[in-house]
Amino acid sequence: MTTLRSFIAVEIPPVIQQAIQHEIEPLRGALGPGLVRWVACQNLHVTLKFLGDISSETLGMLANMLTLEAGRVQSFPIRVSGLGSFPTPKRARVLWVGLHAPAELSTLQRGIESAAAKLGYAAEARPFSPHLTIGRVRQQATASDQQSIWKTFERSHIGDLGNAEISAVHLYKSELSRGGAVYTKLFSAPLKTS
Ligand code: 2AM
Repeated sequence: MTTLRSFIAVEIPPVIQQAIQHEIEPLRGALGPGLVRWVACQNLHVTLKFLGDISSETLGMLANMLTLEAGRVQSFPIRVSGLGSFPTPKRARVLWVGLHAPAELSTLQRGIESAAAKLGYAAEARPFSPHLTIGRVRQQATASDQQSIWKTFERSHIGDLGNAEISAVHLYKSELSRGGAVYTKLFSAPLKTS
């Protein structure tokens, strides 16, 4: 049986990915690659549901689920701005750029989460908090590293990086390698447009 590490996400147009890349350049320079694993520009996305390792035999079922859930929600605009970290600013693990969207995004995520649970996928314990992960703090970060991340964040400001219309949701395959993650779209489902 072939298994695929996979997740469901919203895609960000290249022009916004590049704007993010450009804006966070000073941050990347200040913190460096030793402390943070930075996400490649083309990999910036908004995860709606992480599925983990799935059997390739379940792809058809997941595609049907995605088509059904996407078809219930009207396409919607997003705005990208702001900077933050999870779980807390003083103990950062995930560094992110903010995503602002109307209720349709949460409706879409809730629908997918609940349909995935019915198909047997583990429920997400954390509340949905839409974001674009720009980097992950390395495990070995010390208290002083955390302080320098926090101070650098305090000094940084990420303004409006653009708007986009979201009209589809995608199932991705994720392949992890030493050179970084490679994400490949396996299936796309359109949102409602009328
Ligand atoms: P995040 O960037 O919002 O944290 C692809 O790996 C995506 O799935 C990541 O961008 C990450 O979303 C999410 N992800 C990866 N591993 C995960 C896990 N163990 N639990 C939940 N989400 C995960």
